[in-house]
Amino acid sequence: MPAFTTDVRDGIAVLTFDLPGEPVNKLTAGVKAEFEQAFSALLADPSVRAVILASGKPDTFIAGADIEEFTRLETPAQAEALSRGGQEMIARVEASPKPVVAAIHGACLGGGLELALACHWRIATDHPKTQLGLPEVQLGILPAAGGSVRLPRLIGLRAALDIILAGKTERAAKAFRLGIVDELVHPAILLDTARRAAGRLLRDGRPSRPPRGTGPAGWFLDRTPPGRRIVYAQARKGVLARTGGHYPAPLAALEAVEAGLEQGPRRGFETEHRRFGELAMGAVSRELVRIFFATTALKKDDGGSGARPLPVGVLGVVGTGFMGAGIAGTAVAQAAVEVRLRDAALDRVASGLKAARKLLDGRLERRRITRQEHQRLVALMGGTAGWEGFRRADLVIEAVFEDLDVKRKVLAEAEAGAPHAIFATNTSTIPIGRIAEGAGRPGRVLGMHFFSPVDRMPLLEVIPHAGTDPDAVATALAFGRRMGKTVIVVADRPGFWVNRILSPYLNEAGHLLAEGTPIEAIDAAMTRFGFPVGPVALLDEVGLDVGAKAGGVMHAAFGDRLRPAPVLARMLEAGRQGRKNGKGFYRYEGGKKAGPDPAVAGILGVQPRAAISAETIQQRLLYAMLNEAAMAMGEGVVRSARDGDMGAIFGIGYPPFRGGPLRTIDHLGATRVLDVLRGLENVYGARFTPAPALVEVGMRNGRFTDEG
Ligand code: T1G
Repeated sequence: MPAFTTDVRDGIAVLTFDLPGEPVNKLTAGVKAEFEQAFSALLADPSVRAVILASGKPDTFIAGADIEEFTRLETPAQAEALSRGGQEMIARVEASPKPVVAAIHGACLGGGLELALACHWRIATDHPKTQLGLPEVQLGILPAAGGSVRLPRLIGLRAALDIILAGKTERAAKAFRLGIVDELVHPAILLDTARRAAGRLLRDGRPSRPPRGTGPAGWFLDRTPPGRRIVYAQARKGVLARTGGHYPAPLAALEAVEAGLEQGPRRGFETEHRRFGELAMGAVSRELVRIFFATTALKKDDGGSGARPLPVGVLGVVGTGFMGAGIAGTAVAQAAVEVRLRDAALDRVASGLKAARKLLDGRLERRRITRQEHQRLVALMGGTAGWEGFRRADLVIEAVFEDLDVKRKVLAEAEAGAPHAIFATNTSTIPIGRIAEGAGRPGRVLGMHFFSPVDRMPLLEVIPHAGTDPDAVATALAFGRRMGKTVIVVADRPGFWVNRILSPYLNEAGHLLAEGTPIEAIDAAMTRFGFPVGPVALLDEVGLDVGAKAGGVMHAAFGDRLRPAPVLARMLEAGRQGRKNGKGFYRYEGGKKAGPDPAVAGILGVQPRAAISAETIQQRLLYAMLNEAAMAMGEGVVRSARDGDMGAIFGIGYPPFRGGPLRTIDHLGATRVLDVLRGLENVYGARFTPAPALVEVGMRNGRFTDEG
């Protein structure tokens, strides 16, 4: 079955791309050969006067180059040749003497957008599935089929860098505003509009597009060499600040953009394929591509339930505080589901609805949704201090006070008020099985542990207890994905996965503080390692009271190994709760973090000592986490190393370029990790005793994750 079919009418050929047996169109070596053959035939056919490039897939125009293909390459030269081949194929489209119109519906990403950029006119459908972007840097590579050269020339330097350096994708309406596409239409008239555009191009010739970068500042910064030099320097500084130098791809993309604009397209293309050759073979790209395929696989994972999910048409949320409102707002915004919010007092319901609506208002302000969509979504939310409307609920999520009796009481009331619903608890520390004890329908009870803030943190832990029904697990997984979450199924063990591996890491930071290590030395060491924030700043964000409570649960469950250092108790005695009450390890001025608080040393009763080396801080904190991850893996807390690594990356921002804690153990080598742990155990005692699972892997010189 060919990937391309042609339909010629009135001299206009519609070349339809529909890769057989694949859910998306992607550019492989075979597709490239077939495209060039089909396109050359159309150029040679005297009856064809113009070409329209369209897709036969329901939701994808072209999803870019085949990611699997370039991961199979073995040398930089091979990767460079792949990129150059793509550039040459696309250059032939741009040089075509016959007009070529791109009719875009669905995902138009990476090489797919690069191909569209070489067409002479671009039309996109105004449909949620129509997304356009150059996500390459998220895979550790750069746009290397002409995108780094063509996009800045089309929409201006700053707008192009905003997309390329972050690997962003834009909705069609935004792409239209930016000038990436020339027309925005309803899907039903996409091809007719493309035919009319082809006719116009034949009649009037190639369009001249208004230069971008309007206004004096825009003109100077986008369209003059001195102005662009300022932009390049600012962009480089911004990339280094964001990536800490751990991610080479954005810098390579910037180099290609600069070469293309300042030295001409040929130099730009050369830079693209040279840097692609280097990056595609690099360790960072390897890890980021693994994460892409792991998250894609997780989208289809049934969590071991073997069951089909039940539909969720109405969601009930009990508890309208920060988490409850966040869950409600995110569910409406992402899943467009009807939500009933409940709390004991109407004023709390009102404030919860207000907070949930604020999420939608923010999307409207950022033009992520239209005014009509905003009104429709707001109308989906309702509240009550009783149980009205909950009889229709298919899923109820509770986010009430973190207390076993309170949660059991809410569960009992919910079983009466929402008799058909699955009941999910957002607890972060209480075993699900304990909450389900005494429930009328324990099989419908499970955990859905969201992370704060719910609208921004990508991970969701789904925690079945021993008696949870398989279809309840499948339903929670599916609904979490509708909320846009990366979901992992985790065993009902104290701390589940993320808090389990985080606990010894934060404890070790507490021990360092108790030894007088400066706050900024600890946090700087871990951000340099690649974490988004340091552990001390994280404690302030989470809340010292929450941290102390979770630490207490972990200490009760795992004994002295996880005994918290006394620092949190001392800070709480001094009335410090972290960001939430404006006083923590850091000072806060006007709601902004304003540096470590010098008063903390006095509160902790320590003399600040000369900072120990960043390497020592990193080693103690990291190995505490690696050891706990191996231990939890050995206990079956997660079903695979993939789930554990994704949970760490999407739950606590574990540095993606390192692949996750289990992946890090494999990179370091289990035997080496064991040696270091034994050394730390000699100095600091049982909290560094190697996990049995790690000893087992080390003894056979094995790995937790597969090679590659
Ligand atoms: N290569 C290989 N496989 C891909 C793919 C790709 N580009 N895109 C999707 N798939 C597979 C995916 O693994 C899954 O496989 C199936 O398609 C359905 O995907 C030269 C070099 C397009 C928005 O980064 O963002 O171009 O699990 O479940 O939720 O400069 O897939 O079914 O076997 O995600 O509807 C740049 C990546 C490449 C886009 C669809 N392109 N893909 O989402 O379906 S680099 C990307 C996506 C590049 C050039 C460079 C999403 C999607 P399986 P899915 P979806």
